[in-house]
Amino acid sequence: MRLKLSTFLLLLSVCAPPTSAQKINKLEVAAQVKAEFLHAWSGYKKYAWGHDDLRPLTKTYHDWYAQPLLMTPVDALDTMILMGFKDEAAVTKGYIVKNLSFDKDISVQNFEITIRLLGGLLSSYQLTGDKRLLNLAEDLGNRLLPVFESPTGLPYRYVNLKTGKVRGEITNPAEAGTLLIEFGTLSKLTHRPVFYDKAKRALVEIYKRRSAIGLVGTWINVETGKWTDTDSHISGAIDSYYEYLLKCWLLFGDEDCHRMWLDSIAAINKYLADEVPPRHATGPVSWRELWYGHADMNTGKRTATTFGALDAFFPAVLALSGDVDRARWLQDSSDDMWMEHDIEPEEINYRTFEVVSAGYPLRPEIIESNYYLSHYAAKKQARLLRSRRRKGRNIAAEMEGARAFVYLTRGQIMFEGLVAFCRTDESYAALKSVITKEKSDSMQSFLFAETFKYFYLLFAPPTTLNFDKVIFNTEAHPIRRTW
Ligand code: DMJ
Repeated sequence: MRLKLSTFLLLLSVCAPPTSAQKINKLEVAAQVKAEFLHAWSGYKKYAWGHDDLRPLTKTYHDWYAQPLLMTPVDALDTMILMGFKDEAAVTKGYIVKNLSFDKDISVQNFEITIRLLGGLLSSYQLTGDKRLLNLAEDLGNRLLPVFESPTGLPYRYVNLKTGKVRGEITNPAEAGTLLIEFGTLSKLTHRPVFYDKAKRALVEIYKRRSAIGLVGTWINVETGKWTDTDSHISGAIDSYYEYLLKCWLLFGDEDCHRMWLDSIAAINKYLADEVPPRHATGPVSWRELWYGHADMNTGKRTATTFGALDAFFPAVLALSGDVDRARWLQDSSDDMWMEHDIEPEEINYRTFEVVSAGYPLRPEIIESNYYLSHYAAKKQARLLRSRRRKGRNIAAEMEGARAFVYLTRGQIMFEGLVAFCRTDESYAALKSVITKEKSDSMQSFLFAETFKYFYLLFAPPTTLNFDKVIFNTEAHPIRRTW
């Protein structure tokens, strides 16, 4: 049987603890991440300043709507602050407060605007104390509120920022249930409960419509409250609904969210988790790989054995919930998915390892999970070292140190892959195919908000951000409980 890369790295580092030559120079890699962030950012500034995104191949810009909403600058600002780019951050913040206005006659997608702009403004407000950012967030929050005026309280997908006209009655759990960190934080900071109440109700309304076996589907009608697609999974369109159940309990101490999370994770682990024999096994082996596939929400019957870049957020959520063992088990599978093509496909069939969807739009989730797992391993190692009374080798602490080293090593390999395949002469570009490595003319703002941020935090000194004192929204904007 071929040894899995993860197992090999772990064995290697435990049997032979990293020598100074093998050790990763974290500060050096963190500096490289910063340099690559600036490289990508310079391209945006040169060709797309004042617009939403850069089109990196044609060197022009892309706006999501008829008028720009500064997606990239708002999404990127807190990463710049964390990386210590003081001047760049000051210029960007100055531009945002001077030029960003939501008084626009455009119909916007509530979910994307909430996680990128509302989340970005709130996080940067907390990091800088600049009240103008909070004012912008409150103005945006007010303009988004009409989405909740449906017969069920589930939000419409689109709202006109000027007129409040809504549309899009078919939504999904992720779009309906990934609003409470941002709206709830806005409530706490403005002392206006309306934002918390509306977003919480939306989350509860999805949960209330779970099936008898505790699963939710993919698409739902906000006017009738009926599911229009009963496929259940942890992938795009459902993913961050689960993430917010857990995180809203942790951020706000909301016990309803805690209960909903506990119910949900039990059903997810029962019906969606899939333990499969390792694909390289040549004979019978007892060891299994862990994946999460698709199942019908009513019957629990398996409908697909696909897993992808979006599902790769789940180890981070499992680890945050306290289930670090399961998180590590799943992360081994995710990381293998990346290593197979030296960069991550959007979706594979985990039974055959065939690529089902070949693009790589610069997604962050897998790096996010490596960051969480490296944090928890280092934390456990420190605890084990502190609690040690006997003399001699502390094997348990060494094991955790070795694990942290594995996640750092994989993170470094992934960073090298990102640079090797996605860097362009003046910025970064998504890939059309991880097989051919052909680039596409797109650079989404989450490259700055999430991908570079998680790479940086993985290697930066832990003092850069106190992991245990923040909750990241689904766009990686850290929120502190200041209330
Ligand atoms: C981001 O906008 C968010 O992380 C969202 O939850 C999922 N998709 C992208 C990144 O892949």
